[in-house]
Amino acid sequence: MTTQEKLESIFAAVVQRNPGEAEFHQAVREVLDSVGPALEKHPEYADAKIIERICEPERQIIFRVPWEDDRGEVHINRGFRVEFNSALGPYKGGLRFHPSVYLGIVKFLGFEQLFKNALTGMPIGGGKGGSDFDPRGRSDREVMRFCQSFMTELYRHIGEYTDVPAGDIGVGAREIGYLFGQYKRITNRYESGVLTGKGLAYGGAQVRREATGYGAVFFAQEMLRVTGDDLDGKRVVVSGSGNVATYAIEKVHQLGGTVVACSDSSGFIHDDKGIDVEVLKEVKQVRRERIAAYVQHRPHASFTAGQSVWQVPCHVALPSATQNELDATDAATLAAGGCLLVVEGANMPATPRAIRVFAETGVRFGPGKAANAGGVAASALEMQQNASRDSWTFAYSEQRLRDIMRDIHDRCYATADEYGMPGNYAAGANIDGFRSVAEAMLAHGLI
Ligand code: NDP
Ligand code: 2IT
Repeated sequence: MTTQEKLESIFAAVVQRNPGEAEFHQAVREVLDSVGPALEKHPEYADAKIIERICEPERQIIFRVPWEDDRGEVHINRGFRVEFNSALGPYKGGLRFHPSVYLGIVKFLGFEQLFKNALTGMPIGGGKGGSDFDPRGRSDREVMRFCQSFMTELYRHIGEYTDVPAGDIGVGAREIGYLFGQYKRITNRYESGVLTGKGLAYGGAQVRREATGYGAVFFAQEMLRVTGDDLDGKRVVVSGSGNVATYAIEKVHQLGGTVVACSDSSGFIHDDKGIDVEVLKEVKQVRRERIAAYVQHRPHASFTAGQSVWQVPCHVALPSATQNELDATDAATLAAGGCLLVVEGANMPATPRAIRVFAETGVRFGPGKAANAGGVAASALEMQQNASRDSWTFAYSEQRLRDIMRDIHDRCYATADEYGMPGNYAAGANIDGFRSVAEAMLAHGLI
């Protein structure tokens, strides 16, 4: 069997063993499509069935989460934690609370996470979790009761040396606070390193909140640097208006670019003078309103309901909302509008066909595994500070993040070169992450 045939048969087995999990299949396909050359160079990986083992999570936990709303009505949600791979460290990855969450989403995210975490060069394995709970429109008390019920089951599976969850869509500082409080209460342990993304009042780290968005922009800056370019004067479009999007916008502005549009699931806002980040934070973080409310504060800006933000022309696009939010049509529109660079703040936001369109039209592409790794890297720095009972300044933490993002960029770039695919950051990220995990798995024997 050729390497390609072997990979096809592994993929067919993954699809057959994990029926109906389209996002997981998509994430596996994308990695298998690029690791062929690494397998040819390292036949020992195939002999030890490293890929087959990587595609099978070490442990998958599914649990019932009952809770009561403010009117006394009982609700039942489903909770997940998929502990994908611990070759490089304790399972590490976020929790997503969104009605679309099911096992296939958690597995795609966990699978991506293990390569991403390997790319950071830090001692963290891969995992992901979440629930189909919809926090939107729920009171603080309802969210608290949900988080308490969720942790009442999850606590037995996690720990600072075992599995360290953090935030993702629908899980921010508020939810992490309630989750931590319940973990502490049940275990009677002040185990700071069991969760990351904590508030600064109780063991959180500077720059964790900003890290994913800032990190994606640092990655874009590095990609521009290798062609002698920078962000100064660039028009930028960001999708989403949550944690990743907000801090990506903030950093683009600090570096001289202008973000002219961002979105949520209801539509997008266009502000040609540049999105006012303080207004955005007030609308989305403080008041938890829909993005349309932004134009009440900035009357020259416009809101467009139900349409793609990618119709707004830009030099740099930062998809930072959710998976498969940028399709082939959007990619062609971006290319026609003069887009130079697409850097993924979200996990798997560009569809496989969109990525093909970027390659055909010369739009350079920074994959999420590399570009959004700043969030989890800052989580690993939070774990480091918790373990040493220390806390670093904002400036020092941001410098660490900047260095890590440059290092990830350089690894992807160099690995793509090494394997004869110059400029293919996606292949570079997949091969580099895969090699690190494979080497550790080989060393640990057949487990
Ligand atoms: P938030 O919950 O803070 O924000 C999510 C944003 O995306 C909101 O604007 C939301 O709009 C929009 N969105 C979510 N789901 C959909 C959907 N199905 N269709 C359209 N829009 C949607 O999440 P984050 O900013 O934390 O996460 C954004 C992305 O970044 C995700 O892909 C996440 O996995 C990834 N990521 C996050 C990291 C982190 O540290 N938080 C780290 C690395 C990656 P609405 O409110 O209308 O739903
Ligand atoms: O997708 C991601 O990398 C995250 N949601 C952050 C994970 C983490 O553990 O900080």
